[in-house]
Amino acid sequence: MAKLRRDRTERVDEPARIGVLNGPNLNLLGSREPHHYGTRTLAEIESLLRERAGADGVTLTFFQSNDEGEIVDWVQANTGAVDGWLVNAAALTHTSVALRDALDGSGRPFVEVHLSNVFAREPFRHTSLLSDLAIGVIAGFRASSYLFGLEALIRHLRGSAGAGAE
Ligand code: CA2
Repeated sequence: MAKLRRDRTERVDEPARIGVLNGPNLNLLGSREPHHYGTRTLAEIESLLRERAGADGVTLTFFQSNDEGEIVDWVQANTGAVDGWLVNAAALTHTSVALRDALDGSGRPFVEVHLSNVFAREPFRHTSLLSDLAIGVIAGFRASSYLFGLEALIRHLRGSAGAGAE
């Protein structure tokens, strides 16, 4: 029997649908700060993710905004159309109760990713308002953080991950 998609703990038997959320300033990737964020543009990261997802029959919906309200609106509008989220909330990671509430309210599992190793940077980046809700957090592997996060989320949704799958 097909399983419900609504509960954070439910597994998805059908092809998974994942929303990829990118927060403020990530549209500038590839142009500056390569020591933190690598050299790939967001479009290149999207391409890498689509290639990986397509190989596994997973559909991606990709979104970036510099506006907190738009991001919350996008989560609300897409909750019914996704099974889970891959989230790089950028600076909103450290500040946004609104995004935390939106992701929590969606009832969908999510993986938090960061290009840089936030724990090796300024203390204000060590705090995330999302991590305790996430099924896991990946940071520091530049564009590969997204790929590792996608892999982990797909495994979780298919019920074959490690700790995240129980
Ligand atoms: O490491 C990450 O992925 C971050 O989420 C990136 C955020 C930062 O606020 C988080 O602490 C960690 C910043 C994204 C800004 O991206 C830029 C890219 C190029 C040029 C300037 C900013």
